Amino acid sequence: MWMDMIHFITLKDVYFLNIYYFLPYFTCIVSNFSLSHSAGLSVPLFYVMLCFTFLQQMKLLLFLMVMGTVSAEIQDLSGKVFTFPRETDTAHVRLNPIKQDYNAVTVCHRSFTDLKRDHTFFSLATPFDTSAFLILWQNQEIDPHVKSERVEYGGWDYKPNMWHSICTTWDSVTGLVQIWFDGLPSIRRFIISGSITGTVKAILGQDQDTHGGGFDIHQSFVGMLTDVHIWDYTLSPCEIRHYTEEMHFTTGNVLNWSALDFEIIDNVLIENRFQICH
Ligand SMILES: [Ca+2]
Repeated sequence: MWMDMIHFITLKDVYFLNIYYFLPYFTCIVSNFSLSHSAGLSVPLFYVMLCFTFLQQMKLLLFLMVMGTVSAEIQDLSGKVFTFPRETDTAHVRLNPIKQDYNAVTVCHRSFTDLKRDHTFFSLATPFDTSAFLILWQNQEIDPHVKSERVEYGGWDYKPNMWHSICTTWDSVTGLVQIWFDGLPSIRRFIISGSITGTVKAILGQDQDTHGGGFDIHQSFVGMLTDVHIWDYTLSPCEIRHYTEEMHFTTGNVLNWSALDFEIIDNVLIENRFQICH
């Protein structure tokens, strides 16, 4: 966790700290030097040391503020779920993937619901394409969308009140999409080729009809979602099996449930996945 936090202290933050440190430092020295000079004092060194000590404290405070901000955004959600307790057109989780352009995508998640109607698991939109990568249950099928193209996969044993693992893979060169439902593969079908480009907004629990919004209550998710990972490559069948069976697997390199960068908007709760009876 500590290493993750340090990792997210970027060059920009270092630059920010130094600018905000040196500018007041020199202002403090110059103003005190002028004051001491006009007062006929010959010991400006005292003021220089005062400025230095004071601003060292300021620098430490700023550094802790940056660290505090970062640690609030990144959480290890191992053993936790997002609970979507109500049908709304507002409640969702905004994910912050670490990259923008994709030549391939794999998204895996586990869900638990009793909804019979359409519902959205994952929605990734760019300013040009609100269905850049979308996974939803629609008309009793699992429908992956890539760059507004859609493939319908039916015939699954999608029982209510059970956990189900769904992984979706897509490659921009072949244009092939495939889903894995509870470890069972669909056929591989052509959907669309060419990369996903532009600023992405990734959301759990709602379908974006605009970039970051435009939600439809009748496509909202109600229930629990967990173990969301995103990779910028297609996972092998073995890796998907390891994910599905909750064995050791390589966590998402774009978005990782055990170090998740996210924000909750409206009524979504973080709860323990396993309710233990004592
Ligand atoms: Ca919609």
